[in-house]
Amino acid sequence: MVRRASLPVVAAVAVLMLAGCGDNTPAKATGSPAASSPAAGAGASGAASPLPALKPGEVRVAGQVDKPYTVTLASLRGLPQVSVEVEYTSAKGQQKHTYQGVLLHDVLKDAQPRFDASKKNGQLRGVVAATGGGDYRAVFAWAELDPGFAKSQVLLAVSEDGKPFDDAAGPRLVVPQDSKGGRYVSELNQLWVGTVDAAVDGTGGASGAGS
Ligand SMILES: Nc1nc2c(c(=O)[nH]1)N[C@H]1C(S)=C(S)[C@@H](COP(=O)(O)O)O[C@H]1N2
Ligand SMILES: [Mo]
Repeated sequence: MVRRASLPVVAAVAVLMLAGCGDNTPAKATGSPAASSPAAGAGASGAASPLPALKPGEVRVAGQVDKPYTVTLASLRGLPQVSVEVEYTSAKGQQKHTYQGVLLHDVLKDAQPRFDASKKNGQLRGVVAATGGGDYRAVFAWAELDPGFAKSQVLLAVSEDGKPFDDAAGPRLVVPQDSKGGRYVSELNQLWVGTVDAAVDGTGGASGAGS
C-alpha cells in the first residue's frame, strides 16, 4: 500500500486509455551513462557557461537556486524513504510497480530555490525540468511537487519492485498522478529548478542553469 501518497491512478488510467497513446517519442534509451548525455554538461540555454561534467549516476540539482548540489542513489538511500504502488501505461502496455525512494520535493527544497517572496504564491511560478538518459526531458510545475498543493507525491526512486537501480544509472522519477509513463524519467541526471518569469516577461528566457 501507499504511505504519504494518495493515488487516484486507476480512474485516471481508464480515462487516458480512452484518449489513446500519444507517444511520438523514439524508443527509450537504456544503459546509456548519464554523463554521456548532451544535457549533462550543457547550460539551460545550450550556449553560455557549460556546467561541469557529471559522473555516471550523479544527479545535478541546480538552476535558480542558492545551493546547487548533486545527489546519487547512495545519498538518496540515506534519506527518509517513501514507498508507493503505481499504475501507468507505456509502450510495453499496462505497468504496475512498487517504487521506493525520496520525495522529489525534499531533494529540491534542499537546493533552496529562489522564489520571489514579494509575489503572491511566488513558488507557483516555479518549474522543474528533469533530464534523463538519452537527453530525455520532462517538465513539472512546482505545485505538482509541493505537498502544500499536490495530492500525490512525486518520488526520486532508488528501487523498483524491491530491485535497486544500478548505481551508474541513477534514480528514476515516479509520478503517481500520471496515467502514462512519459514523465517517469529514467537514468535521471539533472533537475533544473527555476521560474517562468524571465521567459514570460521577455527579460532573458528561462536561463540560469548554473547560477
Ligand atoms: N531516460 C528516459 N526515460 C524515459 C523514457 C525515455 O525515453 N528516456 N521514456 C518514457 C516513456 S515515454 C515511458 S512510457 C516510460 C516507460 O517506462 P517503462 O520502461 O517502465 O515501461 O519511461 C519514460 N522514461
Ligand atoms: Mo511512453
